[in-house]
Amino acid sequence: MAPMVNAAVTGPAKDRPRVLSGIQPTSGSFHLGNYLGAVRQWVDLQEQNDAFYMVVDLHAITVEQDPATLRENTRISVAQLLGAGLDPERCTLFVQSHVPEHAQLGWVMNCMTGFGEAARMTQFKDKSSKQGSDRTSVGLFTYPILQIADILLYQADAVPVGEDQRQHVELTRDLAERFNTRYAPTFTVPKPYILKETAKIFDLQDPTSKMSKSASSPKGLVSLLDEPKVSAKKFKSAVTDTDTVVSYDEENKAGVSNLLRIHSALSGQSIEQLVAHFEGKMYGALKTELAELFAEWVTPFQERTKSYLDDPAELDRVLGLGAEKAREVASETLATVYDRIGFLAPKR
Ligand code: ATP
Ligand code: LTN
Repeated sequence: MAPMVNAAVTGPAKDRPRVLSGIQPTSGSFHLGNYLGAVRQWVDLQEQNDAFYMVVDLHAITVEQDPATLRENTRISVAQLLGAGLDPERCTLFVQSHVPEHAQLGWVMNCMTGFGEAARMTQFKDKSSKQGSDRTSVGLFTYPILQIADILLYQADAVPVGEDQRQHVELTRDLAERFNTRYAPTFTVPKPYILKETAKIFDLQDPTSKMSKSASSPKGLVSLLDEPKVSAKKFKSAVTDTDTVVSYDEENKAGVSNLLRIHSALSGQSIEQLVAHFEGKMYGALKTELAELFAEWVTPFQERTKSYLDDPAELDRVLGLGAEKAREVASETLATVYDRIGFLAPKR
């Protein structure tokens, strides 16, 4: 019989498609790119899918971290995910280090990935070239391989992320197929879930670079937990061009096009509608309207986030339950993997 490469044979039967994603607790606040590129899709997808979402603290230590800050940022990240609309009744929300199977499957995947294959990952090349080789950890190099384990443990069908993560999901597909072919059908081969319109939100000061937590300057970074006044200032001083006409042209008007895309994502109006709406008006009108639109969304988001942060016992309860649900699936996948590889089962 031909091998069923795309069929998963581990874990309880899935009654709905499964989605999985993760976000790093590497900052005291998510930014607008994280929200529009990823988290907003997480919220939508929890309705129709069996959704697993996690704060990836194991990934966060691939760069130097202060322990107290990491702990604090992990809580803030969870609170923001809840504030953005994740509902623990509808999805499984957990912290990666609470599920030891991630590190365990990560090792197996390390042993199945070619060195050259890992060396082709562009995110590693970007980050390591910024840091210099002495400050770059081996963990940063193998970071995508831990991500592969994150995804495969849950037999995820789809992975909602921004464009910068596409290459990692493609590598995950290769590794799932490799394992399935070498041993037996074991893993679902996942697809990236990337919405074109918001796949890459750009820095407001440098509209050719992606908005990033680790940007060299915070001036072009819209942090969700900043005072809306602070973000309004950033929108108003966004880099545009010397022209004045509001039109969409990614190549020649990268700054204005980025603002239009953000507006469209927040307001639900199409780019064409917005270009018509701003006809005869200057860039200032677009920037002012965008600042107002953002404040309208972010103010209740901040209130909800704060209410979760003010109730640490509830946060712990949600995470305890999440880890338990996640481990049920993860432990079953790992047990099958260990068996397929040929590890001797321990006698209990
Ligand atoms: P860093 O840039 O420091 O690596 P980050 O800001 O990319 O961090 P992550 O935790 O790595 O944050 O990313 C969380 C999610 O947000 C990922 O799915 C990623 O693709 C998405 N994302 C991050 N930045 C953007 C952006 N500028 N536009 C769209 N999506 C983004
Ligand atoms: N590498 C991702 C974070 C991440 C992730 C995952 C995303 C870790 N594990 C699993 C999707 C699925 C990033 O956003 N930088």
